[in-house]
Amino acid sequence: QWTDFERTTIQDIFSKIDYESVGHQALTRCLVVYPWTQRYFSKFGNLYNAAAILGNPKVAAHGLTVMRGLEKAVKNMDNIKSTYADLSVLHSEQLHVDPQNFRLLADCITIVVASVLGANFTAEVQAALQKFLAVIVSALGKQYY
Ligand code: ZNH
Repeated sequence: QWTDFERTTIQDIFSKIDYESVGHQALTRCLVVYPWTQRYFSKFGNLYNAAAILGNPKVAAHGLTVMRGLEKAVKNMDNIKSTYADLSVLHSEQLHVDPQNFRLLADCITIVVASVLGANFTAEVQAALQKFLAVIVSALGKQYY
């Protein structure tokens, strides 16, 4: 299902970006721009405003966790659904995250990656990343009925 270009591009992106920074920025954006996503992170403490979210070390740590989750998919590009089976069950049955939110975070990740890659974020690269993240979103939503 992946072309050589898509495969190489995804591996290349994830080898270049700083997980900590991209994860932190993307999750921060998601929590600021789509404030209803904050409800899942009540145990993270103060998410009172954008500055509080940005300065919250638990948000930073969780951004990194999400990026490490994505790295698993990069390493298993041909079996993303099975790789994410447990993660999908966790998000649906325990965390009760509305799966619509996966798309929102994926879009925030795209925006941050675009800003990091700059001129290297061509239309073809955008399309490859978009496709990869769409597969992630679908795999995470797989265990929802
Ligand atoms: Zn999530 C968790 C991934 C999205 C919410 N996550 C998690 C983890 C991971 C992830 C890896 C860890 C797990 C364990 O521990 O085992 N996510 C992910 C991804 C994505 C996501 C990859 C996409 C892209 N999430 C999401 C969203 C939300 C969430 C959108 C909401 C809104 N998660 C969550 C929570 C949790 C998680 C709440 C838990 C946290 C803690 O507890 O700390």
